[in-house]
Amino acid sequence: MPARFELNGVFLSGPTYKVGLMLALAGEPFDYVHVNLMAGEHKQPAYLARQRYGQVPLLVDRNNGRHLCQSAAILEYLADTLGKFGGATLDERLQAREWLYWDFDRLAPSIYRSRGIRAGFFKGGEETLELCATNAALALKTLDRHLSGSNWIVGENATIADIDIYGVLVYAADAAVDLAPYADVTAWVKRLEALPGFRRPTDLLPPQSRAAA
Ligand SMILES: N[C@@H](CCC(=O)N[C@@H](CS)C(=O)NCC(=O)O)C(=O)O
Repeated sequence: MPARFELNGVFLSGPTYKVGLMLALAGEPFDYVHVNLMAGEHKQPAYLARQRYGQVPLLVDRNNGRHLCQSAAILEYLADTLGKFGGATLDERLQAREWLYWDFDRLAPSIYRSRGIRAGFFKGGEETLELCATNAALALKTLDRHLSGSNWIVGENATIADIDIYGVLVYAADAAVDLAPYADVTAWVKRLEALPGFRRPTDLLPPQSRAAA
């Protein structure tokens, strides 16, 4: 029987990993469909009809036929529908949402861009790399300060805020960003990696389509 969830993505994609990690931590098996970005599959009408932005990830919930786009919105959907990692109270849910927006504004652009330039996926010179490094350092200072004395970003347990932000920082080394100076961030990284079901990107997302185990 097919799994409830079908994750369409690319194994090198941070946003795809965020969704895969959420499913893994929630104990939800998923069928994985590789989208061939190199061949432009994501810009073809058949794919655009399912993912209006022409991007990965795309999550299909086969229980109700929903097609979900935008990794942060997908994390919120999964937290709601699975009743996991959403935060214990309305205030925690609101704070988790704040951190998702913060990530997409302050952290993810610098790490993902720098990683993409270094891997040859995007064009960019020294000036851009320096700006990315400066912005990443500023964002990491904010996160480190926030995590001082707290195990998790919001409340007493892991939430989608942790999953979302980890899904960026897991690529820090690829962006030449050293997390070592941020002691509270590095302790939090270890805590997240110790959660049951945790998988690193290379263990979670294969380079080709794969049915759920
Ligand atoms: N804000 C989106 C970003 C998704 C995104 O940037 N996906 C990239 C791969 S990592 C993509 O599909 N790139 C191809 C394109 O934008 O044409 C999300 O979080 O889902």
